[in-house]
Amino acid sequence: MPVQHTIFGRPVTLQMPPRRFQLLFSFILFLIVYFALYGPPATSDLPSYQDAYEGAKDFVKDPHLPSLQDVPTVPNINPFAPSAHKPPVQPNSTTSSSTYRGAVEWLSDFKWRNPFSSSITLDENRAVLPPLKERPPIYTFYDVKGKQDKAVSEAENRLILAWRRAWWAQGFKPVVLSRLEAMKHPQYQQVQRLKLDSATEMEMMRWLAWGRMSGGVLANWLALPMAQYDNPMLAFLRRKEYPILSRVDTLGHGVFFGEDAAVNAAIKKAIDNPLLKNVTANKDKIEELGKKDGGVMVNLLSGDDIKVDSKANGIAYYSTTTIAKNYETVAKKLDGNTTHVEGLDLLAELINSHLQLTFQATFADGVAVVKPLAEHTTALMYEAIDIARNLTQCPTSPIPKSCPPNNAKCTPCSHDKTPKIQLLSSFQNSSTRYTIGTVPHPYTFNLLHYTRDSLDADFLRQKSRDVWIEAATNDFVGKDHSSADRVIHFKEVVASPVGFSNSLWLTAERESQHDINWVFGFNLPQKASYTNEPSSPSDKSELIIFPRPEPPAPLEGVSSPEAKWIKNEEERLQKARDAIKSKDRRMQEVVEMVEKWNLADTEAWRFARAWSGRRRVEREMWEKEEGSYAGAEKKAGPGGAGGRWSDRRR
Ligand SMILES: *[C@@H]1O[C@H](CO)[C@@H](O)[C@H](O)[C@H]1NC(C)=O
Ligand SMILES: *[C@@H]1O[C@H](CO)[C@@H](O)[C@H](O)[C@H]1NC(C)=O
Ligand SMILES: *[C@@H]1O[C@H](CO)[C@@H](O)[C@H](O)[C@H]1NC(C)=O
Ligand SMILES: *[C@@H]1O[C@H](CO)[C@@H](O)[C@H](O)[C@H]1NC(C)=O
Ligand SMILES: CC(=O)N[C@H]1CO[C@H](CO)[C@@H](O)[C@@H]1O
Repeated sequence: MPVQHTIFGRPVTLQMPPRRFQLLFSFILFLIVYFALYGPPATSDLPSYQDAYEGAKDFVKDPHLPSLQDVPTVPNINPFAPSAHKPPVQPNSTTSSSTYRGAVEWLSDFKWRNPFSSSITLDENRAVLPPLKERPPIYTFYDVKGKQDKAVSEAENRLILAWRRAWWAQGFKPVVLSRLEAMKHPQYQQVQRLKLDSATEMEMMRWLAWGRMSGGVLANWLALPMAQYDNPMLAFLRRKEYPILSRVDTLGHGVFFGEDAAVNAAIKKAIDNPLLKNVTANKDKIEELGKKDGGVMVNLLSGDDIKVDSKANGIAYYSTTTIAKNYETVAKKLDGNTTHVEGLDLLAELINSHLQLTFQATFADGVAVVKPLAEHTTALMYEAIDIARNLTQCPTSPIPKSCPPNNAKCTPCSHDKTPKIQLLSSFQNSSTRYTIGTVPHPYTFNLLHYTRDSLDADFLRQKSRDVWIEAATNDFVGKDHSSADRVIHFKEVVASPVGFSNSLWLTAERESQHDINWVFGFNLPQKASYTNEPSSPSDKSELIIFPRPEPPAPLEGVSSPEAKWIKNEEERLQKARDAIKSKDRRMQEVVEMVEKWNLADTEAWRFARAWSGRRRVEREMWEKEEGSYAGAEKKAGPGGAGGRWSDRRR
């Protein structure tokens, strides 16, 4: 044991007073004898993470503990605490910030439910986030035979982008495969020699490409998730365990899932089918198989090779038959030989509208915007209310009365009965309402709340701490709780699996939200009807746009301020934004003092900021990786980047 030089991480020198040294020595002796007799403690005797967490929870909940005011801010005051070193910085755990003096930094760790991140990261600026959830891959196959018009390719890329975005929002890693993957499959040459017709060959290539990727989910790029986040089918696919090679009933060959070995065994078996021994002779029979339910691969196999999952309802597949049957306007354009591109774009709009409709059906009670201490925070809520209004607006669509293919009994959105938007003075837990909140830096919030243009120590000392988190969590946590307890609950709301699919937390200092479409999985409407009735963006357009919902009514008992006061708020908000990103030493000291005075508010802000920072980085890295494949943002043409299709002129 290297105890001669360090005890509990503290250096021990020989100049130590003799009595302490003796004491220490006998303690070491005791340890040696103890371990000699009983051995080192087994891991099973040590408290598990769960035990430790339960313990910590009680600690935090205990109302008799000193309030935050009394707790020193220095982490690890206990000299025997084990973590004397900062945990190593994880790769890609930082993103630059244009709104604050420090970068956005985080540590992904199971201990994220700790009230204060700095007690784990030993770094004031680094927030502890829950471990990043692994995204199971979902594959699609996209291949263009021969030359294709650029406009068609771009329109198809926009559809694939929509496919990627919808699956990304549901927690998957969407991967677009091509013939290049299929060519690396050991059976590729064999399939080439068969001289199959193009439809059969395409389906074979799709399977070969999938077979190269060690199993998983294979979906057509017109098969999109349209259900709430915890839909059993989607939850099952997210678990990444597919013991039996299966397809989904009613989706034809739209979706398959299975493990590596099963996929490749199926490929082998299909190739060995007697019909393929002489393709020329059996041409008609093979084509016939392709028309049967499930597609040619399924029908080259025997009935029980691929299980049919009949309970799945979370995926909408826009197959040619479905489009022809249910969405005639779009089908006509797709079939016309000069309107094909327009048809593809209308299909993209239709799919986008169904995704938004699904969102609105999931959150039947509408959208809530949390506005704590509402008297002086109107300017703080602009972004949240903007998003809430667009979310509840009826989706732009070529066929507004249509339903998604997987939910024929939906209630189409109607402009005189749009989902509700309401303000709440405090967060309330609900699974049928989507919540949008804005988390201000305490400096920002204090300026606005106390209608001041600057802050100083004397002023702060007369005011209570952590006013924002207290107000924001009152309805949810209850009155008698410490700020530390509130922070934990707040973190749960932001980042727990239930929480993050039900709510979005913006930071007040960030003015634009670039990845919002990837959070929801669809584009928010960017255009609204100028009148109170639905209309069309132009004479030629087949699209219908709807009026924009009104902003929410003011909170009860809070009068809406006059325009000039709101103008003051806007100016103050700008002052605060400037202050907290200031490089000026004196300004930074003031901001730091405000942070120290409001530890819980600061922690909530850091957490929300790191949470969205990590989300952004995760997606940007993914986009970079996928940049050269079909469906990447940059391949979707001018209408694709930023995903604002509605703005495209036709
Ligand atoms: C395949 O069938 C055709 C027509 O039935 C026949 O002429 C040809 O010889 C067959 N080829 C093989 C390799 O058996
Ligand atoms: C489109 O249809 C017109 C007649 O309807 C025909 O003359 C033209 O060749 C077609 N174009 C293509 C690319 O098929
Ligand atoms: C919030 O509500 C959901 C279900 O509606 C529930 O599972 C969850 O535990 C609740 N969260 C809290 C912190 O009460
Ligand atoms: C909401 O829609 C309006 C137009 O109605 C648009 O100007 C604004 O940028 C949209 N906001 C978001 C966040 O999509
Ligand atoms: C975008 C980015 O920063 N990516 C980096 C993530 O981390 C890996 C490993 O450290 C780097 O190789 C990437 O460049």
